[in-house]
Amino acid sequence: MPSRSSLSRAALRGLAAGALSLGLLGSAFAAGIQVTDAWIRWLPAGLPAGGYAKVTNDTAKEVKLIGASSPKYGMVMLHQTVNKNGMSNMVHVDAIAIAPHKSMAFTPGDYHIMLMDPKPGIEPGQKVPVTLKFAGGQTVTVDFEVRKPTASGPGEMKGDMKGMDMHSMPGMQH
Ligand SMILES: [Cu+2]
Repeated sequence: MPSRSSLSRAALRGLAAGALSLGLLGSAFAAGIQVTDAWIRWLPAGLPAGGYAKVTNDTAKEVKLIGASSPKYGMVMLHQTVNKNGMSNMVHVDAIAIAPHKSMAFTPGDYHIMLMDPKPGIEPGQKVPVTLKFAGGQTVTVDFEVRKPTASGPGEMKGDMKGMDMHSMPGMQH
């Protein structure tokens, strides 16, 4: 029977090997996270825009989304719109965990990527890169399609709501 110390040395070797393979697999791990249907609801006059996308964890481990950034926006945060006593508010979210082989969606009125302090020249029709950051240091960068304030989703067909009631304009709502 091995002594206590040889057991712990073996355990340490195992941990070291595990850490090494995790490091080597870093890019493959990131590739296992899919970001699709990525779009931004642009607002005029330098107003903060909402970023929306579906994030799928195709890995065998939970992943934790901890932030985002974009070269086109001065500040980017993860937000969630919450309704309390009939009032809609946005709260900052530190992290969003996604279970193995599950996905989560950033959608208007729920989780969204708050894109603040836009650089000049961003307009509907463009594509803007946004990098999603995950716990452990992985990042995934995807082009987000910039859409009009009346858009409700990515792509022309489902996006533009014709004759939208001005009372339901998104305005500052994300
Ligand atoms: Cu927000």
